[in-house]
Amino acid sequence: MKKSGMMLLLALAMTTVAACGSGGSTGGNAPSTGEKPATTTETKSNEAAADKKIVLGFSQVGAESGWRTANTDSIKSAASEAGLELKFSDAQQKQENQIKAIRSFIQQKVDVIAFSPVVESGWDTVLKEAKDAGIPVVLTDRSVDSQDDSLYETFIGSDFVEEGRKAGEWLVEKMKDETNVNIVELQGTTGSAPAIDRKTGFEEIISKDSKFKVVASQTGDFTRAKGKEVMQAFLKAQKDIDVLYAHNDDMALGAIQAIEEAGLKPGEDIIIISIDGIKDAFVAMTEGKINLVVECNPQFGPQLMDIIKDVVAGKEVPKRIAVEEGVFPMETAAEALPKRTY
Ligand code: GYE
Repeated sequence: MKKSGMMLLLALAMTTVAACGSGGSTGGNAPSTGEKPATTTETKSNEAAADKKIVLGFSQVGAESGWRTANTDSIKSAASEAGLELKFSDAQQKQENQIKAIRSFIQQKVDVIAFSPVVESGWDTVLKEAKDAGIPVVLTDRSVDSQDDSLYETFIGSDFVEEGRKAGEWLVEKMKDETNVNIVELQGTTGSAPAIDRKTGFEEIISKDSKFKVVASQTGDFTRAKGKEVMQAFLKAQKDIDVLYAHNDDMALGAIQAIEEAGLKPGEDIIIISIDGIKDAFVAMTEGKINLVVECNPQFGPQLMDIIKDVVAGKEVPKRIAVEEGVFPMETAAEALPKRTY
């Protein structure tokens, strides 16, 4: 992918795999239920939707990272621009809050439900409830492990296994002259698709050479605070850490603080790889503190609104829509930084 070790793309491409159709239900309204996950309604008029605006219930994971904030902004502004009525709910990284929000959307008879599942498992019951109510569901960003893929219309999001592979491939090249490489891993939220897949993809590559050893691996819940805390523990317990692989930028940025406080140089004493590509990570790269960022693009709001319109209109949509992403080694950061939009 990036053998040259130099700059790469950031194209946004769509990959279609299979197709599936769906019909929407009739629109509802009724404001939020007052349940834990706060729901706000955002309205914007548009010519075509003068008498019947599509009502979208969206359950977001939370506000745990820079990536998530950018994703929320993209969805809110795209919904507004597309003339949809958005009922937005923040689950604060808790599955139970998402399930409550989805049930509330069903009660309110929204036209379509979209959500980014905080974890992969445990969705069949509530997805079945939506299906029985005739409300189509679109998965965004993270997928579910349900066997029955008729429970949702489509999944739009990144290929997290591929992101893990890209991180591993860069490291293999970077460490080609080393004989022993001790890696610590900061995992994302336990049970979430990106944590599972980014681990899998990375391991798939580094396991081909036994010189790579993951000496510690723990969740940092995708946040800076946890990333710092867990890195502090790693530094205490491990004498010789060569590499930090963080499943997102925020955890890497938290870990950098811990590394500096321990009197070590991030990016030199410990090679750092992270995923997402938020601006702060590019700044850290220009300062020599992060060595590689694998891009994960959160700005698929406009694409999502197009899909939602098609789903509600009963048109065929691809079952899987992937977002294609780039890889940025440290040397490319200064040039790329001004162009970063999240
Ligand atoms: O990498 C992380 C966020 O699901 C792709 O969630 C998303 C991940 C992203 O908290 O920063």
